[in-house]
This record gives sequence, C-alpha cells and structure tokens, in this order.
Amino acid sequence: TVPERTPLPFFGHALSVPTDAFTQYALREARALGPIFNLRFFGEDALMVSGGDLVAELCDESRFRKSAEPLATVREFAGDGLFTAFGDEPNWRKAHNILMPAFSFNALRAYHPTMMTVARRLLAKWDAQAGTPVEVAEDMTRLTLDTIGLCGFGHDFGSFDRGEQHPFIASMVRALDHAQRKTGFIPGLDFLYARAESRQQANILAMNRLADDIVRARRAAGSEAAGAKAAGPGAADPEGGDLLDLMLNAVDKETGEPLDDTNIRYQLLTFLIAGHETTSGSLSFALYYLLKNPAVLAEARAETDALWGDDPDPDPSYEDVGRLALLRRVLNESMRLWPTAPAFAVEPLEDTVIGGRHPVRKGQAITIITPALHRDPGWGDNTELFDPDRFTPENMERRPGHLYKPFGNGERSCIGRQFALHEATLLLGLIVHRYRLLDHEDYRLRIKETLTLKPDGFTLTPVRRTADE
Ligand code: MNH
Repeated sequence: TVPERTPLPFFGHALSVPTDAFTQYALREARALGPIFNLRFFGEDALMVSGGDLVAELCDESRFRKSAEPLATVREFAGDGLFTAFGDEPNWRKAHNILMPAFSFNALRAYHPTMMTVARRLLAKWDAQAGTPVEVAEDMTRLTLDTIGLCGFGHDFGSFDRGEQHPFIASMVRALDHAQRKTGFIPGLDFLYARAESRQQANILAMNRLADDIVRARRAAGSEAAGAKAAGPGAADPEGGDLLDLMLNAVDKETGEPLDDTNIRYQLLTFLIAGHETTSGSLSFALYYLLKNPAVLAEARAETDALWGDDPDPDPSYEDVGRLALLRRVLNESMRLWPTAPAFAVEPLEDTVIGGRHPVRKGQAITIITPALHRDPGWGDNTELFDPDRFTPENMERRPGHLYKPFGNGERSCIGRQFALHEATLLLGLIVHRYRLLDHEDYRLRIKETLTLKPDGFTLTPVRRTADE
C-alpha cells in the first residue's frame, strides 16, 4: 500500500539512488510519490516519510525511538558515541548525563568570549583579502572547527593560519564520503571495495591519532597543574570544565561510572565532527540567502547598527546575540530549506500502524526526509520561497508542531543546538555589520552532499562598509 517505484530484482532501487546526492533524490521522490514512499536496497525495505501528520506520529516518543541503523557506516568510526549510539546502548544515557552540563546556559555564556576570538580570526582573514572572493563553506568550516576545538577541547586547530584545510578535515571529509557511498555497496562483492575500505581504515586511523593526541595533551597538562584548569590561552572555561574535562573526569550520577577510554575516543570524534560540520553548512546557506535577498540583508544590517552603531570593531555581549532576532529567523529559514543534517531515523518500540493504514514492525528503521518535511503544504503556498517571517513568534504559534525538525526529535535531538545557534548568529551579525556582500559570480545554488549538506563552490566578495553605507 506504500507507494514505490517498480523495483529491480535483487537490487531493488539501489541502482537508481545516487549515493552522492541521496537527499536531493529523496526530495524529488517525495514530490512525485507523496508523504510516504518505500525504497528497497537489496531486499531490505527503507520507508521514507516527509508528511507533517506522519512525522507528528513518528515523533511520539512513547511509540518510537531513534534508529541508528542507517548510521551503521558512521559507527565504524563513531561507535557508540552520543550521535551513533543505538537506543538501547547503555553508553548513550551515561554519556548524555555526563556531557549535558557542557551545554547548560552558564556553559554557553562561558563559550561566548572564545567564539568572539575565533570570529575575529575570520574577520581578519576577510579584511586581508580586501575585496577579493572568499570560498564561503571553507571559511565557515575554519571558523566552526576552531570554535568547537577551543570551546570543547582547549585545542587550537589554527585553521586560519593554513592555506589548506586542516588535515583532520581532509580525513573527515573522505571518511564521511565513504560512509555515504558504502550504503550503496553491493552485498557479496566485497572485493570491489577492498581498496576504498583500506583507505577508509587509514582515514579512521588519522582521525583517531588526533583524538588521542588531544586526550594525551590534556591528561599531561592536568597532572602538571594538579587540579588547576588545564585549558590553554583563549580557551573557554565553563564551571566544572569543558567537554573534554567532563569526558575524562566526570562520573554518571545514575551508574557512578566514568566513560571508558574507547568510548572517550568515539565521543571526541563525534563532537569534533558533529560540533562543526553542520554549523558550517548552515552558516554558508544563511550567507547565500542573505546575498540573494538584499532587502533582508539591509534589515539585518539595520538590526546590528541599532546595537553597535558605526563602531567598526564592536565587542558584542552574550545578550546582544539574543537581540539579533532577524538574523536568528534568517538562520531558521535557511535550515528550513536546507537542513544540513538532512534526515533522521526512528524505529517503532512495538509493531504498530502509522497514518491509520501502514503497518510497521518493531525495530524497523523509518527515515524522515527533513527538507521534504520542511516543504509540507502545512507551510503554506510557495514553500521554495525564502521568507524569514515564517519564524516570527506569531507565525510559529500558528503552525502545527513537528513541521520543523532541523535538530531532530526528543531526547535524541541535537545536544549542541543552542551552541550552534549562538555561534552562527554572532558571526552573521558581525559579518553583515562589517561588510557589503557582492555576488560577483552570480552564484547559482548547487548542493554538495557528504552526509551533510553545503552550497557547492559558493564564493562571494566581502567589501568593508564605509561610514555612509
Ligand atoms: Mn547536532 C544530534 C543537527 C550542531 C552535537 N544534531 C543531532 C541531530 C540533528 C542535528 C538533526 C539528530 C540526529 C538523529 O536523530 O539521528 N546539529 C544539527 C545541526 C547543527 C548541529 C543542523 C547546526 C546547525 N550538533 C551541533 C553542534 C554539536 C552537535 C554544534 C556539538 C557541539 N548533535 C550533536 C550530538 C548529537 C546531535 C552529540 C547526538 C545527540 C544524542 O543522540 O544524544
């Protein structure tokens, strides 16, 4: 009863699904086949859901929980880390309990000065490029990687001092790319993929080496300073320590246990990747939409001018970021159109029926195609239009819940949400206050998929504002 294209024998739909553009394919199929459709990969069914009513059901945590099954290829390096842990793996709750304090209100406040330090690095780079094009996604990745490195781990990636991306990024991009492609590998033909698999092992080793270096440095500094804060200069220093302190030293109040060394490594990779990759993409899309919507850009600039006047080098307070209401709506609307973590999966706790007529089995993975959900008719006409006013308080109240899920759902939703929103809003504020943005190449949006989404090859030219602009 669930709509489905005619499948091939054995392959099912595997040959028509592009693994390097899965989200865009699923978005097209959702348009053609409707709010629920089925894909088959080598005999396995994969339900794809994007209708608001169905998603409202799937977000009921008394009936469904997160499925990490589609993340199997990411588990090869992130193991039972917070993001990839199965619903019933004990290390999920343990790590959740231990790491939550790093995302408290007070912790976020403590990160703010470090976020400013890194934002200034980006402004310095753009100033120095003086009216020449910048590669947006690359620079946003420099910013978000340095930010999570310093805030979470007291580790300075120094990404702005490098012409090339940091080697960690090179390994990570290849590892994510492989994880994405592997979902389309044909069972039984392992020999075809042997070389790619051995390269993947090398990528994982390289990432593990960095994680181990970071842990070793902190343990050494910790024993030297005997209890004193180990964080380096410019590092954030929330009460109770940063993420790494919590990973290494805190115990779970429920079990009385700390994290084990293997799990600590998984958490490091998890936070180094999840802590920057999606924020970088979201910032890039937000800049794209600001560039293409001059009226919104002008309004956003007026918002920053109201706070910082013509001070060429403002020092925004933590509270200022909360006052950038339009820029927050710009981010929200950018993440509606292109949620950079574009899917999540749930599984029924028991055999059940969804939408009143589709039976689903206990434990069966059901994937929610977020960008398709974000174009549900519940959003009104013309869902392709960029309109930040969809996120005014009045309009948000008027809309049914569960139509907007850029950060996933429930207890397995994004732990870094406030961190990301603060970091991104702050940077957008500083950028629109300081620069005119020139669309020198009349950029046409193309989406690059590496499990997460980014605008492909997007460049713009920032030019310092003068007093009367
Ligand atoms: Mn984040 C989970 C999107 C920023 C760390 N994140 C999720 C999920 C989505 C998501 C969607 C749920 C996935 C699922 O159900 O399978 N995250 C985002 C987006 C941004 C983001 C769109 C930025 C914009 N995330 C961040 C940042 C951090 C972070 C920043 C860390 C500092 N996210 C996580 C972790 C999880 C997660 C850890 C897993 C949480 C859990 O399962 O307990």
